[in-house]
This record gives sequence, C-alpha cells and structure tokens, in this order.
Amino acid sequence: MSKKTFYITTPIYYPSGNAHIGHAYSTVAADVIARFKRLVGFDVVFLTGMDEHGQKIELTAKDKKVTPQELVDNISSKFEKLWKILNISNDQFIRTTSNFHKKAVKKIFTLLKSKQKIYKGFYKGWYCTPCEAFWTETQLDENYKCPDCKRDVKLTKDEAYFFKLSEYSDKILQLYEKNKNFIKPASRLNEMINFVENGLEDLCISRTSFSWGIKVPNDEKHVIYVWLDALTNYITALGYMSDNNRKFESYWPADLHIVGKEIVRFHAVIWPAILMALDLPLPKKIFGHGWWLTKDSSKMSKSKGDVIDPAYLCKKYSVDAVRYFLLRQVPFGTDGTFSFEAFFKRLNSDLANDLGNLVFRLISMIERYFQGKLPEQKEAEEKDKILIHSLVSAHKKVAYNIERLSFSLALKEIFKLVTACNKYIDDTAPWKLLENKNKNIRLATILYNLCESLRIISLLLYPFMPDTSCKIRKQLTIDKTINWEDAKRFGLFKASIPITKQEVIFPRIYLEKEKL
Ligand code: ME8
Repeated sequence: MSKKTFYITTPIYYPSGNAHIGHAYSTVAADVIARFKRLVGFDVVFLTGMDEHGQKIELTAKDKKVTPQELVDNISSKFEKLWKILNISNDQFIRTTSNFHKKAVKKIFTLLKSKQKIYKGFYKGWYCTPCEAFWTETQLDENYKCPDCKRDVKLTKDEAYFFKLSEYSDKILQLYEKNKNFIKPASRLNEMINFVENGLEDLCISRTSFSWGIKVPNDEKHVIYVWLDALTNYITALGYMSDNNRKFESYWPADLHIVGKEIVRFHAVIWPAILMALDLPLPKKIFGHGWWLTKDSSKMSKSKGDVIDPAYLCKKYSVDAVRYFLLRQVPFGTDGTFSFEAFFKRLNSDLANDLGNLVFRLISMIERYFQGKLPEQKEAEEKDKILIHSLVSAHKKVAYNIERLSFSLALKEIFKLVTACNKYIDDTAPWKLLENKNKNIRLATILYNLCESLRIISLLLYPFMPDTSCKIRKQLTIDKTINWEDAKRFGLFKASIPITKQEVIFPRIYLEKEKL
C-alpha cells in the first residue's frame, strides 16, 4: 500500500534584508511538523523558498547599485544557508525567479483570463510599497497610513488587470463554515469572517509602475502582482502547469500552510479564490502564527534595526537551543517578546540543568558503578511503574499537541518526563545502594530504567531537536534509527554495550560573561 502523503509549506521569504528569528519561526515550526509526519509514516513534501519579485526589490537593488537578480541571488543563498544551519529538512526550495515558476505563472494568468476571471480596467487606490499591498481609502488607518505596517501609502491610478475576487465572498464564507479547521487558531478565523462579510472587491493583479516581475502574457508593460506570483509557488513547485505534474497530482492539496498572522488574509481569502477560479482543490489548513516582537513591543522586521539573527544565536548557543526557545517560549498562535534574559533562562533551566544534567548524571553513574557497561536488568518495582507508565503514555500527548501545532505544550510534556527522571534519581538515591553488594541488581535496574527513559525522551524530542536527540542516543550507544513506534514500548534499551561520557550537551550560560 502506498504511503499517505503530507504537503507542508512555509511562506516564501522576501529577500530584502537579513533573516531574523521571525522568519526562522515559520520554518522551524514547519520542520517539526515535517519531521514528525515522516516519523509516523507519511510521505512528506516540505516546501520553503524565496519570493523574489516586486517593487521593493527593484528599489533596494537600485539603492545598492546591483541588478535585482544579483540582489536576490545573494540574499536567497544566505537564506538557504540559514536553513541548513537551523537543520531545516525541507525537500524543496523554490525561487520565484526560476524559469519553471515564471512560465507556470504566465500560464495560470492566461488560463484565468480565458475563464473570464481576469479582466482589464483602471485602478485607483493607495499603495504601500513595503507591504506590496493596495488599500482602499476606508482600509487606511486614521492617519492615512498602511493599516499593516503604519507607513506612508501612495495614491495611484493606472490601467490594470483585475481578478474577480468579488465573486467569491459567499463561497469563501461557505468554506469557513464547512471546514472549521481551515483557519487556525480560531481567533484568526473570526478576523477573516469579519473581513469577508464586509464584502470583497475585485483584486488588482498587475502593475505598470515598475518592471521587476513576471510580465503579463501579450501585454508586457504590465507586471503580474507579486502576491499572485508568490501564492502560486505552492502549486508551481509541484509541477502544476509544467510538462511533469506527477508531483502535483500526488501531493496537492496542501495539508498545511504555515504563515505569519499578517499574511493570513492573502492565504485564507485570495488564495482559495484563485484556486476556486482554477477549479483546483483547496488547502486543508492555514495556520497563522504570532509575531516575535522587539523590546519596544513592535514587530521584529528586517527593515528595522532591532533584529535578532538566528544564525548568530545558533553558532553561539547551539541550533537546538534556538529551536527549543522559539517553540517553547510562547504558544504558536500568540506574540512573544524576544529577550536574551528569557533565552538564557530557558537554556539554563530546561536544557542545561534538567536535560543536560540528567544525561550527565546517568552516564557518570554507569561509568562509576559499572565501568560503563550496564548489566541487563529489567525487573520493575512498584515505584518504577509510575515512571514507566508516564513514559509510554507520553507519545500520545506529544503527537496530539504537535498535530494541533501546540508546540509549547508538546515540549512541556516531554520535559515533564525529564523532571520525572531527575526526581526518580533523587527518590531512589542509587548511590546509597552501592554499599550493599546484594543491591547491585536494584542499582542496575534503576540505571536501566533511566537509560530507557532517555531513549524514549530522545525519540519524542527528535522532531524539535534532532541534533540533541542524536547526541543523547550516541552517548547511550543507542541505535541511530529513529522509529516513533519505539516510543510506545519500554524495555528496548540494549544494556551491556559500553557507554562513555562525552561532551556536555548543554553547557550553562553565565549572563555576566556574555557580551551582548
Ligand atoms: O510575507 N515574527 O515574506 P516576508 C514572526 N513574501 N514572524 C515573522 C516576523 C516576526 N517578527 N517577521 C516576519 C512575506 N515574519 C511574503 C510571503 S507567501 C506566498 C509570501 C514572518 O519575508 C511573516 O509573518 O515578509 C511571514 O510569515 C514570513 O515571516 C515571511 O515574511
């Protein structure tokens, strides 16, 4: 029987500055889901990439005295490197300047036009260049600024192509009604219902004020609106409108689009309308996550100075510390403020003290009491059974929370096990047993139970912290194969294989020594 497929995407990123932890957020979250789905047997396609057209890029390139292509080549390669540093397991990396994408977008435009979903008219409206978004007068804020980024907007009147978005209000409301999971979390669904209920206007989908973009077929003075170009990446990446659409047939519709909250509107309104117009199936879920804010409570943004570079954090404090912090610190749907104090606190308490120390204590005891070779012992005492029960039942809670994108709760469940193991060591006090030779069996059993606990913890941690999971397994000489099913069973740890202490997995951070 062929495997069930799972198609997950992140937004494609604008190459107009350095990446910051806000970008890493969508991608790390998607990586956790992709890794988890692969573990539980799905055939996964995980797509990320770059959104490389638009006026903003043309202007930045001019400013920097390079061509737009040089600019996007340079920044896209930095993003690609960042995903490697962050251990992102994407299967594809799309760039909207790729020929295959440009060709497919032109065909999509032509198809929509032939279906009379696109027409030519005049556009008069307020344009926000940084957001690449047009606003009607009523949508502007009280100071006539962009309602999203609060920056200046420009009044524009132009001949332009329009997409008949206004035809789709009812169909989109029906979609929300029928599929309650289409937009998550629920608060974002309510925002979208209000937005669509106010009525949708036709969408201007071409520009003549700049040239860095995909040209409208047979009318080359018009460039296709960057959001039409960008959104369709999710299908062109799979070969839609190409000579080989096998992947598209197998993986579309997407199971999950992960996006930041400010672009839910594009994904939950415009994108389904385009797909409906193309007679294509709709994605199953759109999750709008919250923002990382700077200390002054504004959105961390590459056009502002105060950004945190994830590559720097990974290099200095380890990739898994960053992955852990991003997903543990705040629930995925809400905003969070990044501070080094909070980052170090998490690192020290959860990773260095609780998890790191558990691994270190256990291996030290195996070395000291059994010269690194634990005898095979498995008889459980009553007090062990409580620990064993919490271990073998954890996978359900972890899986449930990952599926709901409640990453913080999933990690909390895993770290409850870490705490339980540390408590088990304190309660059973293995060092006291050593004085009595007859009690060596009990001592070995306690240490065996702890090895087994760490084996299960390493499995549950794998989607979040693949490096750490492997380090723990290596230290305990556990087979490298990560098999989720093995998290459901206690007693698989193979004793009698020599274990030796290696590097400390999470060294403590001393705030006073850090130069920030
Ligand atoms: O929006 N906190 O690209 P982008 C959390 N090209 N997430 C943040 C963030 C922050 N401070 N700053 C940015 C685009 N993001 C389009 C997408 S998809 C067809 C086209 C998130 O580079 C943001 O919410 O401006 C978005 O999900 C992603 O980074 C890319 O932002």
